[in-house]
Amino acid sequence: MATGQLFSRTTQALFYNYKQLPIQRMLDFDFLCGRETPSVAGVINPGAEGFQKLFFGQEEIAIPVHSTIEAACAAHPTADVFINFASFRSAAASSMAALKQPTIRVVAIIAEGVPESDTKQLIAYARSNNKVVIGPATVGGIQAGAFKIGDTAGTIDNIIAGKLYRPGSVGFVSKSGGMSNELYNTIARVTDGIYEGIAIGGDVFPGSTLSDHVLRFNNIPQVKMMVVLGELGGRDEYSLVEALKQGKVTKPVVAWVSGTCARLFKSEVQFGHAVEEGKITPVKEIRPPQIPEDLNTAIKSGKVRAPTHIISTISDDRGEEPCYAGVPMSSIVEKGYGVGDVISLLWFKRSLPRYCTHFIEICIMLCADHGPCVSGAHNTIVTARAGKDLVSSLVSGLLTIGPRFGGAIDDAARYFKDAYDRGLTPYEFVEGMKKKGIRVPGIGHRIKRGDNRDKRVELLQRFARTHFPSVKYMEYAVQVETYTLSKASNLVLNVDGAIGSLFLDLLAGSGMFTKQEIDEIVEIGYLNGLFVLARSIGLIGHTFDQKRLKQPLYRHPWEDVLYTK
Ligand code: Q5B
Repeated sequence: MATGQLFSRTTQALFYNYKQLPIQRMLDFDFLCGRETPSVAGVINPGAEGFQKLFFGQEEIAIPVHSTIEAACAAHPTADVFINFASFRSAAASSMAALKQPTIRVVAIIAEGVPESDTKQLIAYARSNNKVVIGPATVGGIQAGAFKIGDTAGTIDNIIAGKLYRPGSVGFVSKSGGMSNELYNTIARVTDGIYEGIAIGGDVFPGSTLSDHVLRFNNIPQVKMMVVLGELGGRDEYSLVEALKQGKVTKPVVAWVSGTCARLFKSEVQFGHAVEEGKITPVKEIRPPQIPEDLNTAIKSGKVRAPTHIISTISDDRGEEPCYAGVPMSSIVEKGYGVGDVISLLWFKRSLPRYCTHFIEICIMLCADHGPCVSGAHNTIVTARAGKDLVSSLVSGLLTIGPRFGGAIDDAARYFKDAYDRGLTPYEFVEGMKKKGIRVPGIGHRIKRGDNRDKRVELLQRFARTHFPSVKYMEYAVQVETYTLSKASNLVLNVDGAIGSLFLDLLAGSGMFTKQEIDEIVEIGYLNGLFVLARSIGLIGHTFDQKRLKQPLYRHPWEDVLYTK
């Protein structure tokens, strides 16, 4: 392996498997070092594509995500380090695929437990193709002030304490990743700091060895001495001794093979000779910029408070089970609640008496559909026949709901309430509306007549007369209808007008709403929601019907159009 530098301040990596924390730690390190470009060029997340948002200092950046190693290498030809966060099951295959990419020079394998036979194949391929493997079972490595692999060197505090944000003169190589964090700190206290540190990984067959890296450090002019942290039981430590004996290593090496030896020294260990001898130019100490703390961490530690951006009062999904207006899902099921109860919780934020929720359910059932010829169903049918999907077909029908079709319930409630509360006679109300040029909402129908009343209206009225404590608004609407029918037979009280006036009775008669709340409900306009919700059922049905019948593209016949100038 022994060439020289593995990394620089412009080295970029491809990160295999999306792991937010280690990538963010790499970017935080970049910012600390004053790098201009992020050290992660792209992420490979098998099967996924797009972008991942991460922080580069205070700025948010979007890092491209690729679904294959080949695509990532093609998109980022200058990224020559492959950081493999795959599990032990797939690490060997993905590492081999990366090594085979001409753009990849260094592969770091983090996983523990990669089969030894697989690792041996990786090592053989890497050596014969002049590539470097760090790991498996490693935390990675770092070039101080330049580039860091994943979680190497631990937290930002550790990195600052170990002065890893700027280069020193020590080349360090260790078997243990955990102990290397300790050593970065120790080395920073007694020398001018780390130039490069590598944890080769704890496996019996590491991709690159202690002596591989020592020999490489020997070729890097900025490295003035090497520190080696071996482990008892290893073989590589002996090959390092051999290299020293053969004179292949010319720079000073301090090696420690586990255990402790501090008590054998008379004074504290100091690595200061090289500075005194003028071999090392003292490093100019710099103050690294502060990494902004993540909001969640800062909130947890009570350091900051942040304003929320959304207020919600109707539901909460944070606990063991979701709640609608404070009522847990289990109660909704166990107490046999129906759709009317769910609507009363989510729209009105309270449990209404059964006759009210039953009335809501009747409204939903009666308005669910009114045949294929009404505006909404027609639009839905045409859209479905144009090959569009369920949601498109549904919304194209829903979009026709408005002041003329189905969406007159709120206005009917507004105008009937105002007229009744002000004590207007039906004559004064209707003629007053006429003078203003406004059609009475809730009155009139395209096919219903005085002698062909809308059955739905009759059913709603019958239910309310039986169950509601008062139906004063509905009776007023009926008087208005009597007057409008005297003008024209199509001016019946329609389903919108019946629901609008009866909901006023529900709100006023149930004793569950203050006057202010009723005014607000009428003013905001909750009641068209009943028609929208109900008719969605029918519109969905029409969509399925057309698809089931395999109906072709709809084209309106010429004969049905009056072409004129
Ligand atoms: N005239 C519904 O009109 C319709 C008048 C009126 C005073 C009125 C019309 C209207 C108010 C809105 C409303 C909900 C457009 C209807 C629904 C759901 C549905 C639908 C379904 C379902 C029908 C003829 C003459 C003219 C007009 C006068 C009409 N309405 N005067 N107040 N409200 N109503 N919408 O039949 O003198 O000749 O000029 O806007 O409540 O949508 O089944 O189809 O479940 O799907 O087209 O039930 O009433 O009548 O426009 O030819 O008018 O009556 O001024 O007088 P038409 P037009 P003049 S329920």
